[in-house]
Amino acid sequence: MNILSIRLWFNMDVKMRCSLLFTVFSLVLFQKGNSECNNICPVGWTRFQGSCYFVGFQQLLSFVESAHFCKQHNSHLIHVDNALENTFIKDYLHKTNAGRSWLGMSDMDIEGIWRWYDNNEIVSFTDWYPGQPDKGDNEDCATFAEYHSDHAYLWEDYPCDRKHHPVCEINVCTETEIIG
Ligand SMILES: [Ca+2]
Ligand SMILES: [Ca+2]
Repeated sequence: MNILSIRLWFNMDVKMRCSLLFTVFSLVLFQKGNSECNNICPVGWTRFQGSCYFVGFQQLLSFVESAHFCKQHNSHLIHVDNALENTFIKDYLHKTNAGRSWLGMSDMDIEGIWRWYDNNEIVSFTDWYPGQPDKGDNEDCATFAEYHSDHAYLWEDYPCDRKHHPVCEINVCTETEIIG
């Protein structure tokens, strides 16, 4: 608040001060009420619950390059929180015939300890293809395996330097807002 606005405030009568306070208060309430997941996704992104998703169909990138690609688009490689989100994205990859695509998790720091790349959280929900992860130190990143036979975009650990499509996610609402 600068000196001019302080002066203006003291020059107002009580009625004006009250109505100004009321306006500011209503605006804050209005914004809070509208924060419930009404944020719009960027053009070309697909909305599901509290996030927007983008698959880089044109891009074939390594895991780190994919993470960088998402970052450049103000997002992160997908962090799959639960079965609902997983089903959504697998359906989307299948419908769009995306092919093998990167998930935002790796065990490159400690073998066998999978962490999400966006916030370093230990992975709890998983959807590994039977027998995966299977290659230890040689496969420290994870992909949705393309649809062939019965793979159906289940997860596979895979070498991080292979080139696949990035699946980016932007969280547009907090979890409490989704539940509420
Ligand atoms: Ca997510
Ligand atoms: Ca594997």
